[in-house]
Formats: sequence, structure tokens, C-alpha cells
Amino acid sequence: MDIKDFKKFHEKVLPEFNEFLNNKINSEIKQPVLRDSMLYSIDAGGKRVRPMLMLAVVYSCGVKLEDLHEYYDIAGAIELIHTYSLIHDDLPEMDNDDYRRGKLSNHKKFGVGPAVLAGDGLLTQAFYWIAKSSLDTSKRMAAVRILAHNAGPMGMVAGQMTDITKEDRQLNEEELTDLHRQKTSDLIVAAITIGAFCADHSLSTNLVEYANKVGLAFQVKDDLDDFGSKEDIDKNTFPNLIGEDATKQRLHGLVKDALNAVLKEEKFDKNLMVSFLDYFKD
Ligand code: GRG
Repeated sequence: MDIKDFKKFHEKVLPEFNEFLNNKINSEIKQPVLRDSMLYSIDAGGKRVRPMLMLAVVYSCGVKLEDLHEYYDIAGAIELIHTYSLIHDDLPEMDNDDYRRGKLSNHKKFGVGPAVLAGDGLLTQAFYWIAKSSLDTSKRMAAVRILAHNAGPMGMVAGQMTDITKEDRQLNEEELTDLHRQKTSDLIVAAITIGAFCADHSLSTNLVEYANKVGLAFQVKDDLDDFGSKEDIDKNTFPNLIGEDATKQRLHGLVKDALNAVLKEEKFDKNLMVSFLDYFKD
């Protein structure tokens, strides 16, 4: 394996992957407002953490850089689902955000109706992309099953429902951990585990443990990054519940657990997964 650093891997793969996403939506979606609103959020500068993690797992399992494009449909599907979730999360009846990634949120740019439909379009198209991927049927089925399980009403959608219905009361630590796990971690876990399935890696408990710890760490870091902001007050977050220092310790613990888990991995090049953990450094 030539690339051992996640940042380098990300820099290398991202331009081609971004072009793939843009071209595919542009060519497939004929309704002009729908196409523009879907593309607006897809091209809004997201970091692509989830698809890059999936592709990094595929690469770590020995797939060559020049063959990674065969996995773009499935990595793309994961990003479509992530993007839909952010569009819907920003809606007035959800988190009510006017801005996302420093740009107007989708409903502020196109209106609430088009934003709902852009989200619906991204969610549905994700499964079309997986179905049409050139990978083996068993891999496509695994991707559909894991994504639907983790992003749907058994995962992310359930977390979002808890979030919007429990907004008025402070969740305890266990409830908050469950919420974070569903709302944020489940899609990240899906990205990592789908990567392993697609690359013929027999999914190990170590990689699942790594994925779970990374997924939770992602939300805990987000809680810390937003701590003290105007929008953050009264929200169910770890710093609001247990304080900033204890939350930093929790993040540190999750990253350490993720590292220990992946270091036990045997049939797998660990370098990219280990270096991804730099994401959580201050
Ligand atoms: C509407 C069903 C439904 C679900 C929404 C993802 C989500 C559930 C809500 C977002 C709330 C939020 C901001 C959580 C923090 C963690 C998170 C998902 C941050 C955004 O992910 P990044 O940093 O985003 O990967 P970019 O902009 O890089 O794509």
C-alpha cells in the first residue's frame, strides 16, 4: 500500500470523487429545480468524511488506487444520504438553520418545498446508485441492508426523532449516548463496514469496535466544537451535560479505544485507519 496517511489519501481521491458526484447527478436528474437544489448541497463543500472512510477501508483491504472508482457508486450513495440528512436537519421544523457550511441552507436558497424534495431525491437516488453499481450482487445487497438499517428508522432517522421530540428536556448520559449513536455514529459505522464488505474483508469485531468508537467520537468532537455558541445553549450535548473538560476526556478515551481496536486488526493494513484518528486532534 503506497498511501499511509489519511489526509494524503483524501487529497488524492477527493477531486475525482467530487467530479464523479457532480457529473452523475447532472446527467441523471432532468427536472431542473430538483437537479439544481440537489447539486447545490452536494457541491457545498462538505468534507466527504464518510465516503472517504469507506474508500480508505477498501484501499486498506488491498484494492489498488486505480480500481477505487469501481466503488464510487456506493461511496457516493453514502454521501447522498448524508447530504439529504443535513438538508432536512436544517429545515425550519427541525434544527432551523439558515446557513450550512457558510452558505445559505438549501431551504433558504430554494424554499422549503424544494428542499424537502431535494432531500427525498438524494435519499432515493442513493439506493438507485447502489443497485446499478457494477459490484457483485452480494456486495450491493450488503450495502443496501447496512445503509437502510443504519440511516433509516432503525438508526439515523430514529435518532433525529428522539432529538426533535426530547428537545425540551435534558437527556441523561445513557440517553444522550444512544441519541448520538443513532443520529451521527450509525452512518459512519455504515461507511466503514460497507467498505469492508465491498472489499471482501471478513468483518472483524475489531473493525466494528473501531467504527463505533470513531462514530461516537465524531459527534462528541462536534459537540465540543460548537460548545459556547449561541445556538448550542440548552441543546442536548455532552459539554452541556457533563462539562467541557469531562467531554474532552471522553473524546480522548473514544479515540484511544478506536486505536486499540484497529491495532488488533490482522488481515488489514492499519495505517490509514490509524492516521484518520488525527481528525480528532485539537
Ligand atoms: C434529518 C433524518 C435526518 C437526520 C439528520 C445528521 C443529522 C441527522 C443531523 C445533523 C446534526 C449535526 C450537525 C450533527 C453533528 C455531526 C454531523 C453529522 C456533522 C456534519 O457532518 P460533517 O462534519 O459535515 O461530516 P460536512 O459539512 O463536512 O459534510
